[in-house]
Amino acid sequence: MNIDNRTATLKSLDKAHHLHPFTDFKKYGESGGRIITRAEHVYIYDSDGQQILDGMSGLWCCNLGYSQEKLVEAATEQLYKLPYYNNFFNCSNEPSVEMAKTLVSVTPEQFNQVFFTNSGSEANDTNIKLVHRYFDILGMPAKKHIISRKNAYHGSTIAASSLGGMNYMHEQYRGLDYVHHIGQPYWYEEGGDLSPDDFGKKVASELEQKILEIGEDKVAAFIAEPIQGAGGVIVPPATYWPEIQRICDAYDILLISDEVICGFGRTGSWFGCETYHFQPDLMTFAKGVTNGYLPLGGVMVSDKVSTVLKSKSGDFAHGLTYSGHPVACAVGIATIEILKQQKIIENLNQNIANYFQKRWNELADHAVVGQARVQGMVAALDLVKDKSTRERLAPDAEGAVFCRDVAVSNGVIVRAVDNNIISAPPIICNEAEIDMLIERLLIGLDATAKKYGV
Ligand code: PXG
Repeated sequence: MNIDNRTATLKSLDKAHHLHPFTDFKKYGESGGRIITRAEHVYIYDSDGQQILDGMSGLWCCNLGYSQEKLVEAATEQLYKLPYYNNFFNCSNEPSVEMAKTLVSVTPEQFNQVFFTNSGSEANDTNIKLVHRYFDILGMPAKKHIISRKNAYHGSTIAASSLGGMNYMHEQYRGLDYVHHIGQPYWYEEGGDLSPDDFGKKVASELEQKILEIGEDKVAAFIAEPIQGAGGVIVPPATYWPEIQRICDAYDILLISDEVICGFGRTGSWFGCETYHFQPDLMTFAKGVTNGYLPLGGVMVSDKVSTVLKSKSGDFAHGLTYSGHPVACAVGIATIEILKQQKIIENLNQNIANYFQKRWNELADHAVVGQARVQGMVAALDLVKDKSTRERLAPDAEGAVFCRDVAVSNGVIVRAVDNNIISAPPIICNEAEIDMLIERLLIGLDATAKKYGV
């Protein structure tokens, strides 16, 4: 079968049999999609042979790109040695123990324990059970409520999407009634005439108001991403996190940092909580922990929480068949080894992140860009028709979708989220690749300006 026929067959089978995540089934069943056939370094290739620079690191996970031989070797060796065994019933295995130790060595000092899952969603479900058990053991069983934020993304299981703050997700299922949402620190969209610093304090104070409204004795935890990723790369004002930390401490509320996107270098430090100088009690990770090569996630548990959890006998009634899967853990160890040995994160800010920030910030001069936001290797552009009034290009965020489509057809993957164009390129990009990302994105921005007469 020649390549054209093979592609046509795959596309038609895909439409016929495959229900895709976060996809309009009806539309996809009619139009179909693009078949990605291979990847190399920071490029993906589709079945038409188009090379595309991956400005999203897969789905925010292939931070080291697609050609990490050491990860393939680690998985292969482990598949021969012990492809699977579980961590239930008093058993353990070498890669999960080594991975636990490795994670402890790179996470903030309060973290000395890990609970493994396969994904970020499962890890956030785990967080809820950990938090509930923690306060039960402490004799505060009423502390069950969890506060999150509008427009947050914490995964798509029922519990994780309840924690999330995306309205359109909530419309399709019945969420947990003990989860509440406060505002997000999105200054450009919602800050009005306030300075970023005043706005940061104002939205953080919503946490205090919500705690007082629900009752201090009923609120167990606050969960947030250091930078909201899927919500449009919402970079908080400098005043935001210190105020959140103060409130959590004042009311005995556990602070959960969801580092599924921000972890492992994305924001310029190992973890987003280090970039913003706050001390979480629990920390969710996934994605970049294995460079996206195999599914692995989990929760880092602080000494404060684990001491309580270990103080009482009786099973923690929670676990997954693949919690601490030996092959995923072997790949996780190898991923962290590459990050450590090559000092990729330690050097990021002086090197490629510095260049990426400089090039990205230049885009602020473009006629359709209202605000350019960038931190480490994650960035957004807020698109507007009028910079002075922040008026958007068109209803329903159609302008960003148009811009993304032009950029993608010109060879760079970026994402459209509401009125934003976002990017999170591999942290191992070189300057020429960042230049290519910017050039290709500029084609999209120019076409957008032309289409909307800006
Ligand atoms: N927390 C955060 C902060 C995430 O970004 C999850 C939890 C859930 O992880 P799993 O492994 O269960 O998917 C995520 C996942 C998007 C997009 O459109 C983002 C994610 C997943 C799917 C789509 O940007 N992030």
